Amino acid sequence: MPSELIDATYMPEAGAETLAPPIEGTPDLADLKLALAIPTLNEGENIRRVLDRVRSVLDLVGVRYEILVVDDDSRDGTAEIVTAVTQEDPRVRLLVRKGQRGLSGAILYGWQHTDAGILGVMDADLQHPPELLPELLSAIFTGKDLVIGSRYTAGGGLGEWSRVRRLLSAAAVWVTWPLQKAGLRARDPMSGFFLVRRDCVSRVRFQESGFKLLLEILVRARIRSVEEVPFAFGQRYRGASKASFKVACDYARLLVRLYAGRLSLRRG
Ligand SMILES: Nc1nc2c(ncn2[C@@H]2O[C@H](COP(=O)(O)OP(=O)(O)OP(=O)(O)O)[C@@H](O)[C@H]2O)c(=O)[nH]1
Ligand SMILES: [Mg+2]
Repeated sequence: MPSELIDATYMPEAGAETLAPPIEGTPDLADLKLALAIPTLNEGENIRRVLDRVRSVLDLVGVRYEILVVDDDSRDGTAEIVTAVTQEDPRVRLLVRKGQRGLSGAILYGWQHTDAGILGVMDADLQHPPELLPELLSAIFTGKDLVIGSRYTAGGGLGEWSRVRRLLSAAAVWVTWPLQKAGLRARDPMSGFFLVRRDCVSRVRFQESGFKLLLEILVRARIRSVEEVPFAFGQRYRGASKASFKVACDYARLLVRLYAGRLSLRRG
């Protein structure tokens, strides 16, 4: 089901900041707050370590931020671990979805529950190095709409993937090329590690199921500039991968929808 990012759905919790006014004109970029969504599905062995590393990196940058752990009702104690961290640090927030699944939907859910001007996402299994965040932020602060932690730009890498997984990934990227906007094409449109300005994605409807929100943002959001920052995709620290046959099917459905949208634009 498509999900719309509507600013009005943000409900401040008791004691939290009040809703900021909508961003108009060119805001002072350095004043923007970052909301980093970390989606989790049974990441109990990783989440504490991820949160510690992200917080120490962002504390050094000095940016205003909040971390939104969006958990789909994990059964391995993930939520309990995050709850303990939220009590130490109110900038860490836990959002639990019951009876729902889907990485893109979880990210959108997190973004719907914040008033931050910079929206971001990273995985909970340490395959995305938190130490890249300052470079990603600095691209936004210097005026980019979207910045991607990229495995496919010079200096990036896929780590220890098998030859088959590399080939499938290259094919999955290749089929996005005609969909992406000329002049704004990303080499790694499948990355799960990126930051985007809120005003570029608000009020756009996105597919909730599936893993590839970035591709939909590249195709359908109001993006005027993109930067890719290389990084080497690490090894999952602990726990099991959630990539599955269903994820591949969701990706195929997304491609069909995006190609159909492209065709109807041409005809109309
Ligand atoms: N909330 C939520 N998070 C999810 C869901 N599926 C995956 N995730 C999280 O999304 C992130 C990426 O999932 P991974 O299983 O690491 O997928 P991947 O990195 O493509 O696959 P590996 O390389 O095998 O790890 C992790 O933080 C997961 O916990 C979901 O349905 N709901
Ligand atoms: Mg992973």
